[in-house]
Amino acid sequence: PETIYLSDYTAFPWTAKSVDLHFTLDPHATRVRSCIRFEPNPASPNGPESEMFLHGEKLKLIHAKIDGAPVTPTLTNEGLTIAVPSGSFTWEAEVEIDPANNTALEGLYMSGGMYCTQCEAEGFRKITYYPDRPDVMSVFSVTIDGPHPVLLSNGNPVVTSDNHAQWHDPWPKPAYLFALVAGDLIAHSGQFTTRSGRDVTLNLYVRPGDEGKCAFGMQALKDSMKWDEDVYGREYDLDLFNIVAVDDFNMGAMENKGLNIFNSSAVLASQETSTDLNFERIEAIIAHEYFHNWTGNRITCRDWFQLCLKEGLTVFRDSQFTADMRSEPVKRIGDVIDLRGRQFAEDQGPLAHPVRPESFQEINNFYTATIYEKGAEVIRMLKTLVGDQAYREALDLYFERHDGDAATIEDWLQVFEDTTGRDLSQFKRWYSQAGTPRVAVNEAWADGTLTLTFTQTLAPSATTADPQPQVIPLAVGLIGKDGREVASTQVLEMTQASQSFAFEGLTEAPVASILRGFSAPVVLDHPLSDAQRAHLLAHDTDPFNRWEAGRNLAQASLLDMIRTGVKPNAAYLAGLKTVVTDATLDPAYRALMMGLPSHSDLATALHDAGDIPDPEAIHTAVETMRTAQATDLAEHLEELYAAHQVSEAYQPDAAQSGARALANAALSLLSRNDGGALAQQQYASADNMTQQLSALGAAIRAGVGAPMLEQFQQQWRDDRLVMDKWFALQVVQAKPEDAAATAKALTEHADFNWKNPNRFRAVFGSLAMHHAGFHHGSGDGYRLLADWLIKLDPVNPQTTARMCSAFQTWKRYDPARQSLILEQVNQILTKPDLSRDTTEMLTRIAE
Ligand code: HT7
Ligand code: ZN
Repeated sequence: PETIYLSDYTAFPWTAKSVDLHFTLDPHATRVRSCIRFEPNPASPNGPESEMFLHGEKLKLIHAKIDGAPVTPTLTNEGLTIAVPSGSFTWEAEVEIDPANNTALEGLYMSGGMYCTQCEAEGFRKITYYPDRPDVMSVFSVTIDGPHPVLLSNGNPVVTSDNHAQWHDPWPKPAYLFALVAGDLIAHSGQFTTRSGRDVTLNLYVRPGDEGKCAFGMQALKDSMKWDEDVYGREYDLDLFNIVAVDDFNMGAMENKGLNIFNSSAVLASQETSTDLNFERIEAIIAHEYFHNWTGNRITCRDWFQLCLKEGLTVFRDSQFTADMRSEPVKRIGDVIDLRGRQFAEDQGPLAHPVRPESFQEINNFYTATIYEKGAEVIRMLKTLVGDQAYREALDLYFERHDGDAATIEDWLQVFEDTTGRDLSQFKRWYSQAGTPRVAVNEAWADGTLTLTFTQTLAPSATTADPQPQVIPLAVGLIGKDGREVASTQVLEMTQASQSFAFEGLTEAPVASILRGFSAPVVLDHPLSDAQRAHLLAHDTDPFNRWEAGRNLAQASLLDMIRTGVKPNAAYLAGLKTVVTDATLDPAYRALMMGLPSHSDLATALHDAGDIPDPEAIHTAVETMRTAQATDLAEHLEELYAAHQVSEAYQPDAAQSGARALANAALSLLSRNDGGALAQQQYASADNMTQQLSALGAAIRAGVGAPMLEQFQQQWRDDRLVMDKWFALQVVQAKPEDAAATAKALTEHADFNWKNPNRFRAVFGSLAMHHAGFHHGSGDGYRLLADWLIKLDPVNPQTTARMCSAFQTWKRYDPARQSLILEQVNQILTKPDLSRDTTEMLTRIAE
């Protein structure tokens, strides 16, 4: 496959002044007529050209015309080339497509009898011939004919009736934001008045039967619209905002202008069928897609190398929103757990790439944790460095200067330079250097002065051969021996490879609390004693670092247990008890405190320290630690459980969710002591999915879950989203030696619809996440996943390629596991006609 380079960027030689599309829907023979007015692009470096290339894939060309005269283009699998006049001209074409057989879920496809589209990144070329690149922005008018009551596209409606609709979107947009939906759908409607008085109709379209799962999503949308006005001054710009829920969808959701399309799992919610975590995720995704209206749609990306321009910024904005709606520290801790689990793992392995990559083969493979989550961390650092007010000024300038543009990271940084006068050339390395920097801390204490010396290192990688020092904001505070803060948070700006900062006038040596709030996405090597960590766990005034101290103690103890079989660290267990029973602390925060590093995080830590992780030993150590927690906290668990039962009507808000999280963390430990009796009780009386699923998980772990699993299936067999949970839970809770066999048995279940990405991920995403099960020495996990990826690839390359990342950590395991994994990777790679997506992923992984 061809490699595309950022350095090769050139502007498209024409601009598309207007685009008229006419769809005549038919499952196997949809006709798409297009009429596009092209004008020479003055910004094109080569001046007018005599031939035009338009992308197009899997299209049957019926006819084409230029300025009304029939033409015969040269066709390839990637598109067409046609001779064109030297000035402006009108291109017309009619093509036929087959949505019912479009299983890749890109372009126009069918899901449960409805038509829908997914055009980011390069799906529009499967709908019609077009310059399918984000810097070609145009005004779209769309006509849809088809035997359906609901016919939707972007923008505002011009004509809507059964079987016929016309839409006009006044805002110029790239083709990746085009959307069309048609079907027998029900609208859950709402209304929002913008701060300047524009009345906006809001609709959430769902399949009949799902009407009862819309209210929460609608409220989340209104909250997002209000928040973006209040915090960023951004107002909505159409008369209508539609969201559609679709069952077959490759990712979470898509921000098409005025017509967001959502994976039904990312929008449908009810107390009976959704957990508190589902509600929180739905709120965040609705916000994320809505926020794209400004950061992504009004200002889009010049090319796909700039993807973090919209994704990093929008993730950062949605994390601010969730922090405001719920709890800031709880959100931050959750985000950092996620970043370490997914992004740090990516950075450490063969798929490492900069936040702004410089080359790719298949752009779909770059919707990664690095672009999204590290991209958001980079913006968070920028805000920390310039301060809140300057950040807001820079953003105001960004929106003013670039509204309607297809912009770049240079444009983004320039607004910060212009508003603050800072030189951001060194900061820009965050966008170009792959890998996670490590920051080592050395402390020297003399004469009332604490000197902290930081040394940053970044390991060379395939894309960053000669790494240079980065700008690292280090938020630091000092905690005295009596537990009081002796120096409040200061942001130290590290710019050199090694740099010292002195804190003078201290009466005694304090404990330094470094990287408060996780002020930079780095690995901190701060050699503290167990006693110092316990001191921070008890007293740190920074909630993130207080949690971090507990996590570090737990991790250090687990690593010792894995290496030498010692018992769990008593200082950790004692510190945990104090925090967990401290009723002045937020229950959600205490629930997080009870968590442990994931198996995969421990494997990473072992690998970092030069050890070869043994998945079985990790599993055993974690189980031992959990049992130790259950024993150590035994006298408090029942009280914790009882004190956090919610008696009010169910609400998925932060307060109730936090109480349930703590009660269920207690239940999980209690079940180790009572054989699952309380879990059985909770299951029987649960009136919401959080309680039902937590109880089921605890009961399975206690060995008494089988009848409940059966009951669960009977209760929920008609609800596809809940059945995804049923599939996933069995794999997640399987013993390591049974995980692959459990997954295999589930693939034989009548409801295992492997072409549905949610169902496929429920089984195989869970298997890949089950560290000890997937990496079981038998190699059964690797073989099963590989066999199914081979089957899925011709049907849905995008989902197949994403799941290949399960193999990305192969180099850290022992030689036997390495060769078992490589055997499977190579087996997939040798399949004829393997997709470009999967080929690129596995080739990079195996390199
Ligand atoms: N901008 C979107 C990214 C995306 C996507 C979404 C659904 C299916 C396929 C997709 N390919 C790329 C989603 C977002 O970040 O908001
Ligand atoms: Zn996004």
